[in-house]
Amino acid sequence: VLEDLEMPLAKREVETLFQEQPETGNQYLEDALLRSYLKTHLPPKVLEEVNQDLERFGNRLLTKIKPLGWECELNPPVFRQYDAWGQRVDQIVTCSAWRRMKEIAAEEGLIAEAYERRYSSWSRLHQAVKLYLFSSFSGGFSCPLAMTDGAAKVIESLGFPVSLKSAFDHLTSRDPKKFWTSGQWMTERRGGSDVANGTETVARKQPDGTYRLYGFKWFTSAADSDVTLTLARVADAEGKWPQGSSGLSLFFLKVRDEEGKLNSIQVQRLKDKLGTRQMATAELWLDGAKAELISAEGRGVASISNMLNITRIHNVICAVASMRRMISLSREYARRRVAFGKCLKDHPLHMQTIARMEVQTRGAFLLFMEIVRLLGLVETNMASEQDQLLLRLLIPVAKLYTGKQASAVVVEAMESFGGQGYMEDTGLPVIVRDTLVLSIWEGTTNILSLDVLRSLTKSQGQVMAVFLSAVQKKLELASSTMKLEPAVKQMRDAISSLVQFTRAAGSKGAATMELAARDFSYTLARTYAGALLIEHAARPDASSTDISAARRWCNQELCPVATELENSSYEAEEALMDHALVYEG
Ligand code: UCC
Ligand code: FAD
Repeated sequence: VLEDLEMPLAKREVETLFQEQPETGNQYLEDALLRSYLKTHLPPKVLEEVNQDLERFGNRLLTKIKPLGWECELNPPVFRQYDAWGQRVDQIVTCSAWRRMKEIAAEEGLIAEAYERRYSSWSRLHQAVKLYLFSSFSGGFSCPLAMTDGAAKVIESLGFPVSLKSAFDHLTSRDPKKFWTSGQWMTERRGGSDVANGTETVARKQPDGTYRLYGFKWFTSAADSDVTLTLARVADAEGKWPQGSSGLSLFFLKVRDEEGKLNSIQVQRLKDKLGTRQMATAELWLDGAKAELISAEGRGVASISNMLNITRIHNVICAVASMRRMISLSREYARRRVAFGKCLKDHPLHMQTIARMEVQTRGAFLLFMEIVRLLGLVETNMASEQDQLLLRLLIPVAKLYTGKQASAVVVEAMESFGGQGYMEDTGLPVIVRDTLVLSIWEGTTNILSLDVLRSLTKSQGQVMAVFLSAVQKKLELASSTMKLEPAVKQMRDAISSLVQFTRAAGSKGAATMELAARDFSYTLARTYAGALLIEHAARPDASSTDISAARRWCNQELCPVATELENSSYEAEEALMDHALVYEG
C-alpha cells in the first residue's frame, strides 16, 4: 500500500494532469454577432438559404478543412531550382493539402458566389462571410483567393474584354479542374508603397500585339498561381519609356504555358518570412514574359486600384477572422484552465481582458459587414452616389484600422493562454505571425491614411459630408433607446470635434493634413464603428451585450485628432521635433 501511495502515485498524477486543449465547435453557430447581423439584414428567403449553407460549411471547416490547414502549416512550399540532372526547373513545390484547398475554394464558390449574384446585392456579403469563416482554417489559402477576387473585379471593371473572358470564367469557376488563382505583382525593389517611382519593369510590344515584360518583381505572393496582373512601362519605338505614375500600364499574363513551362520567368528564390509561411512568396525575374496590355496606356495604377480595393477588403476579412478565432479559443480555454482555485473565467480581471478584445472585434466586424453590404449594392447597380463615396472612403479606413486592431488583439489573446500561448505546436503563434502582416501588405497604415486623404481630395470634400450624414442617420435610429443615450451623446460630441477639426485643418494646408492623416483615419474608423455598434444595439431585439458593446466602444476617446490639433501636434515644428526625437544621438 505504501509503495502505491508514494513514488508511483506522484508520477501517475503528473501523467494524468494534462492541460485540456481548447476545443471550439462550428464557427458559424458559435458566432452570435454574425448570426444576429444576418438575421437583422438579410431578406427572409435569402437568410434561410444562406443560413443553411453557412451551417453546412461550418461543419465542413471543422471536420475536413481545419486539418488540411494545419497540414499546410507543417508542409510549407519548397523551391526546387534544378532537377537531378542539373536542368533549371524553378519549381515551387506545394503540398497536397494546399492543392486540395484550391479545389475546395472552387467547390464552395468562394470567388464564384460574388460574381454569380444569385442573391442580388447580398451575394457579396454571403461570399465575404464564407471567406471570413474559411480564413482561420485556410492554411494561408485566403491570400491567393483575395488576389483572384481582385483580378476578377478588374476584368469586370474593364467591361469583360473578349480576350479576358476565358480568364474570368476560370477565376470565377466552381469546377476545381477549371479554377484558376491569380497573383498581384506590384512591388519592385525600389518601392512597394511608391509604385509610381519604384516600378522599373519595361514592356516591349511584339508584332502580334502582345508584349514582353522585362524586370524584377520583388514580392510575389502565392507564386504558384495560374495568372497574374502586373504593372510595367511601355517602351516606345525608340526604346524609351515614360517615368512616374502616368507611365505605368496594367498587364495580364499566364504564369505557365499549357505544358507547365514558366512564361520566360525565373524564380530567384522564395522569401523567408516571419509568417504566412504556408504560402510561397517569391522574387521573380521577368525575362521577356509574354503579357497582354489590359488598361489604357498610362492608366495602370487607376486600373489596378480596382484590385487593391478588393484585396484590401479581404485584408479586413482576415483581420476580423483572426481576432474572432483567437477570442473563441481564449474564452474556451478560460472555461477549462484553473488558477488560484478557480477557472480563469471566474477571475473578473481575466474576463475584463477578453471582453475588451471582444468589443474591439465587434466594432471591426460591423465595419467589415458595412463595407461588403455597400460593395454588394455597387455591384448590382443599387448604390447611390453617396454609397459609392462612402465605400471608397471606408475601404482604406477599415483596412488600416482593423489591421492594427488585429495585431494588438492577437498578441493580447496569446497572453490569455499564459505560456501555452507561446508554444509553437498549439498553433497560436501561427495566428499571431500571420496576423502581423495585415498592416504591411496591401498598403501600410501610413499609405492607406494618405489614401483616405486622396479620397477626400478626389471628391472635393463631398465624402466627408456623406460620412457625417451616414453616422448621424445611425444615431437617429437610437434616439428612443434610453440605455444608449450616453453613447449617443459621446458620439455627438465626437462628431462636433471631428467637424471642428476638418474646418480648422482645412485652413492649415496640405502639410498639416499629411501629418494628421493617421490620427484622422483612426478617428474616422472609431466614429463609424461606434455608429454601427449603436445602430446594432438599437434593434428592437438587441441584447444587453449589444448595448454594452456600443457603450463601451463610445467610452473610449472617440476623437483624439481634434485634441491633437488644439495641441498644435501637426505643426511644422512638431514634425521637426519628430525628426529630432528619432535621430537624437
Ligand atoms: O501586397 C500585396 C499582396 C499581398 C498578398 C495578398 C494579400 C491578400 C489580402 C489579405 C488576405 C489574407 S500587393 C501590393 C500592394 N501594394 C499596394 O497596396 C501599394 C501601396 N501604394 C499605394 O496604394 C499608393 O497610394 C499608390 C501606388 C496607389 C499611389 O500611386 P500614385 O500613382 O502615386 O497615385 P495617384 O497618382 O494619386 O493615383 C493614380 C490614380 C488616380 O486616379 P485618376 O488618375 O483618375 O485621378 C487615383 O485616384 O489611381 C487612383 N487611385 C485609386 N482609385 C489610387 N488609389 C486608389 C484607390 N485605392 N481606389 C481608387
Ligand atoms: P516602403 O514603401 O519602403 O515603406 C517603408 C515604411 O515607410 C512603411 O512603414 C511605410 O508606411 C512608410 N512610408 C512610405 N512612404 C510613406 C509616406 N509617403 N508617408 C509616410 N510613410 C511612408 N507586393 C506585391 O506586389 N505582391 C505581393 O504578392 C506581395 N506579397 C507580399 C507578401 C508579404 C508577406 C509581404 C510582407 C509583402 C508583400 N508584398 C507584395 C509587398 C508589400 O505590398 C509591400 O511590402 C508594402 O506595400 C510596403 O512597401 P515596401 O516594402 O516597399 O515599404
